[in-house]
Amino acid sequence: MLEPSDSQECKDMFKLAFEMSERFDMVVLFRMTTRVCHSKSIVELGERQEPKIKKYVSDKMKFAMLPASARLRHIAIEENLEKARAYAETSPLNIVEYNGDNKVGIITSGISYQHCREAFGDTVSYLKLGITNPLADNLIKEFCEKCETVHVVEEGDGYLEIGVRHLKLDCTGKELITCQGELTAEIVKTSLTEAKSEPTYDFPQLKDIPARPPVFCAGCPHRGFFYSMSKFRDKVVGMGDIGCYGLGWQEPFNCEETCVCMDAGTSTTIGMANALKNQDDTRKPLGFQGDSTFFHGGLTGFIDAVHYNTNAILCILDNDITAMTGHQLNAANDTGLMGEPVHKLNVTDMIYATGIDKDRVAVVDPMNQAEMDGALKHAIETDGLQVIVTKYPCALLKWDIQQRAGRHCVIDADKCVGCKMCMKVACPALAFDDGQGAYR
Ligand SMILES: Cc1ncc(C[n+]2csc(CCOP(=O)(O)OP(=O)(O)O)c2C)c(N)n1
Ligand code: SF4
Ligand code: SF4
Repeated sequence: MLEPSDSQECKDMFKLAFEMSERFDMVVLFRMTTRVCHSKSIVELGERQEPKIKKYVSDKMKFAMLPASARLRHIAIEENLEKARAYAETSPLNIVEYNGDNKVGIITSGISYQHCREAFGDTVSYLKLGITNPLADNLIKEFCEKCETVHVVEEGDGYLEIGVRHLKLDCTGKELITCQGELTAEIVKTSLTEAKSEPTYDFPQLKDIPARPPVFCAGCPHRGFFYSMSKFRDKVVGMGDIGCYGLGWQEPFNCEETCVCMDAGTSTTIGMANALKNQDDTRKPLGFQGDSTFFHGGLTGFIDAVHYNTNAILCILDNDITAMTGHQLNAANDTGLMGEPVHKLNVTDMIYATGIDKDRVAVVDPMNQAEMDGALKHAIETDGLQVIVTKYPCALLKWDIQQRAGRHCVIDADKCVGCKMCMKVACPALAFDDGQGAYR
């Protein structure tokens, strides 16, 4: 497992990850946590090297994991891990920096290293682990022997700390550094320098500036869906999934009661349908997920729902793209990742391919409230599985923005009566002034 701590390391270590995978014949986990992923900095590029294409050679004992082969393969995996451990002892990815008189030493990795550096600069020693599995035991021992006090600083649970303690070495860990939230330089500094009965657990940004939760973009098609759904809130239980539509969770829509992980939306909807039935609860579970999520794994649960005619509503919010993570193309697009033309799958065709009665499927424009309300009302009032596909592109799609140029709406200030109806849709393009009414 490799852990980069900045953009340059992300780039450099990724190449090394492939090299290590080849060298030690193993899967390499590339662990990136939030702040590393969300940061940007200038990186030095190297010469691009085209790897030689290797011929596929059949090796059933390695690639077909049945009991007879898997048992033997496990032996090989452990041997390879030991080779990787020996490499970790001298790898340039594990960096030791001795500073001052070695009174304090910090063992850390990834973004936590940056927080420690910001908090303590060159006043303490560091063992920055770029390889966090297998651990370089000897390197860790040597570092601990040289430093008077050793702190392990890491986000989340005490994973490195367990590794250090396993070697019967003295260190501090989660008794000082919180396992909650993300660390900051301030939290690290306070936790290691101020005696407290409990680790510092703080969200400093919330203290100093007003919270600004994300909202649907102006013109987002999901807004139409959720505005409509919010009118039926007491008749459904909203079962969410991961995508921009997760914002339907918050006010003013308040439409999502569960969100487990990508693709769990359909299967949790099936579970909720069974639970509600057992409790004689007449509400209908309403699951929603996007086109990308539907193709990624939602389809599997969907097939089950059709198979059992689950008493639920499944909505596929098809906005033509994988919006939340940055407009990656998916199976519903006609272009591949390298810009090549590819076969485009159609959400509705896939649904019909399950053999579901067509009158159980509605395809609607979520921006058309009458249509959207009508589809939801019908789905709620009709027993058994009902499917709604909303079709409207994400408002940020470049090709769609061009088509819609000049078609945006404006408020006619002379006609505004200040009823605030337009404020109910949480659109960031609209503002309201008590003297002036709605504007923009
Ligand atoms: C297993 C897994 N892979 C990837 C992700 C990252 N991820 C979060 S949302 C999302 C895609 C959402 O796309 P879609 O369902 O089409 O919804 P949209 O954002 O377009 O509304 C992805 C890939 C994840 N959360 N889980
Ligand atoms: S990126 Fe697209 S789908 Fe996501 S909130 Fe904005 S308009 Fe909606
Ligand atoms: S407050 Fe909004 S909805 Fe009401 S009249 Fe003015 S612009 Fe229209």
